[in-house]
Amino acid sequence: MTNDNSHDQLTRRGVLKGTAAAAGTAAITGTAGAYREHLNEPLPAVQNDVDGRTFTLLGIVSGWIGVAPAEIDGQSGPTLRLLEGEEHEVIWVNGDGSHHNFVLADDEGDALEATPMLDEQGEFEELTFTAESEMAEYYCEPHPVQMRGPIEVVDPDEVHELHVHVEDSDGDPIEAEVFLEDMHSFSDIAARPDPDEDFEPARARFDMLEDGDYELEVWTYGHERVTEEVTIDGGDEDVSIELPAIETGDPVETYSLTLQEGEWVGEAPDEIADEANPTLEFEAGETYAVEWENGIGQLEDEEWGEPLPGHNFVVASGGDTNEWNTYVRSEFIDEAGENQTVEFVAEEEMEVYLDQSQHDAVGDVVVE
Ligand SMILES: [Cu+2]
Repeated sequence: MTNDNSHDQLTRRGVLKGTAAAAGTAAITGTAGAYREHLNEPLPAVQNDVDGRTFTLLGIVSGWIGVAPAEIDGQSGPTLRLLEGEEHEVIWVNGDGSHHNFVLADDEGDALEATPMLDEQGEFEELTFTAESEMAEYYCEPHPVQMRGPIEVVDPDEVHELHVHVEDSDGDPIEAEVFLEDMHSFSDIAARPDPDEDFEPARARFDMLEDGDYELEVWTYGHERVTEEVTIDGGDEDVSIELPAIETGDPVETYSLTLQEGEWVGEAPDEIADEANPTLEFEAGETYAVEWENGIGQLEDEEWGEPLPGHNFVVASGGDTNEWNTYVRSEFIDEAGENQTVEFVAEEEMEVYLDQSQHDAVGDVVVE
């Protein structure tokens, strides 16, 4: 990362996709989970209530946002892949109190199924239907340009599902990013409306259209990266991955920063004092601490006019969206003057640090 422009590219593409696993805590502008901040009630998301699939979508004027299953979490106008002849369910929530409905249409845009209109924020509708080959897209009648997405209908015999369950060493499901060759999904427990209810454990799901051996890579902040080969051979596969936690040592250095609007400001040590977005230098394998103060409180989302969920400290790599990784991702803090200390082990792949709610508050990381 050598210039501000590439930072911008990286963080927009990267944060948008790569932090979707941090559901419930991200900025609405693209990051998954943020929509939950705008809802007073739990999302009525359930998965696989029907033979086919259950999709949950959030409807806002600027577009449909995928909620569940995990592979559409946070995506704008996600492709809904349906299994021909099977019963499916779409649950959609009115996210902004505007006038919306959900319409399934053929490739001429003619409605095949539609729900009633909803006007109240937080209200939801369910549509149960049998997937037919003529289904080609979905949209909202009052907002057909922005609120529109494609439908792909596949032969159920030709698609095998790979389910990846991710657990910590205690056997508890955890949020992780799950990479399968060039596909990317999340074992997103936060996509659950209520984790206490008796739903299936969280899992990432992939549609496998061809048999073969695939490299699976699973990881999340604070845990070891685990790779495993998965073979798809004419049927569905279930895989469980245990991600051991990385133990941090005593920090060899503590960096102090204050987060301001659009920038991090260095406080300590002296060589970064008063510097905007100072470069942080680490040695691979050593533990570092970053203590930072939220200098601005919560910002307001321009589109929604509502408070964003505060700010956090993220360390990330570069690369293409699907290869983009988050190495550190702290909890969000909302209040001006609030402090947070984040400890982590430096890794060679770390390239930038940033605030997930401000795509311009980005600095370089140099790891030796
Ligand atoms: Cu609409």
